[in-house]
Amino acid sequence: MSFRIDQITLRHIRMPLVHFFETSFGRTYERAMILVEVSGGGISGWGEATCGENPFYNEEWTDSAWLILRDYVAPRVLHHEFGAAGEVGARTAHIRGHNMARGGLEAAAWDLEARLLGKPLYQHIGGGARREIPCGVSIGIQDTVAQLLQKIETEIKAGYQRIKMKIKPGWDIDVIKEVRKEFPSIKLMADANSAYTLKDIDHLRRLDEFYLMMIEQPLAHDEIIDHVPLQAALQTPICLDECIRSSHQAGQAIRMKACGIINIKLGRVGGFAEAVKVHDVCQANNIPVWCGGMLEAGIGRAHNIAMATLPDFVLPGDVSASKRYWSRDIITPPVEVTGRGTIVVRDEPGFGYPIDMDFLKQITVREETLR
Ligand code: OSB
Ligand code: MG
Repeated sequence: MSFRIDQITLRHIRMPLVHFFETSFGRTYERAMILVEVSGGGISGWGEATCGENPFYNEEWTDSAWLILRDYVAPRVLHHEFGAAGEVGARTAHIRGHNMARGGLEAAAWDLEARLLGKPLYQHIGGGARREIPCGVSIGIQDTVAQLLQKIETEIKAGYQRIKMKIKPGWDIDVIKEVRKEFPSIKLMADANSAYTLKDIDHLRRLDEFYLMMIEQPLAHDEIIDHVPLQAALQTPICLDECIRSSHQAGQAIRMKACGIINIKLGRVGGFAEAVKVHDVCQANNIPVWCGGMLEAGIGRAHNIAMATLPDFVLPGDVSASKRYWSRDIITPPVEVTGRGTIVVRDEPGFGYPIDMDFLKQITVREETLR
């Protein structure tokens, strides 16, 4: 459906996490994110730029997303006649990198178009393969092994279908050994967030002993090629995260056998149109995918749920209940998880959850409307 965006409002919000989140690249206590509201035909669509507060996961961070959106993305899309939301990403594809900022607006445009059509977003992107999304949790590096074991027990009792634990040199083999001793039969995986190099190949081979579902992004954030010899040396499948930023790269990684699984993050690939393409390349090559997370607030979380209804999202993802992150989310109701470890997909138009505008106002630290 053709539409024009005649107004864009950027909001910078701050939300403290219920519990700090630590990866190999650092610890986060409070999230700061940019929400993108695009308006056209008297209706608004919403998106979230999913970058971190610092350029440590990839090159983007909250303030870079604000500037990219305000100075480069908005001028390219305001008042442009779009034949469909699928054209929005191409309009900003001349920007090098910054997929999460670009993707925040692209996702908002899909939400707008879905609402203009009166359709749920998941249907509009071609999803709907399942009514319930299988959920796992991502558990950060803790101060002690005992704390980690406690957290795993809590999440398994809540019904989550798989546990992902973050690892780094010094918090890997010995810790996983303890986890396996306590929980021999859970679905378990490890995410290194680029903390190793090929020199660690013998060390990483020791992980095979723990029959992990997969090891996520062991090598550098921008590295595909070195994962090839590593994958050949491991029985455990490698899942690529950081280094897959396009369907082209997904195809390359699959062709060279750098991985057996890919995690798709909507923002990392620049929005829904490219996410669907990554999905399609994986599906055509029998590579299962799952939905990654970036500690999203409700809007980004709801977009992830829509994406995870595409057919090849067969593995439990990192999209879990709002209450694991926030004492209060920006959507009402918050995202909830069943005792079966699933999220039930909602059928309202757009991303499906009403926004708590009063709360949003309280946590907004900066707001700008562009026309
Ligand atoms: O690598 O998947 C990752 C959080 C921030 C940055 C990178 C990652 C993560 C997570 C958490 O693992 C996923 C979530 O619970 O949202
Ligand atoms: Mg990861």
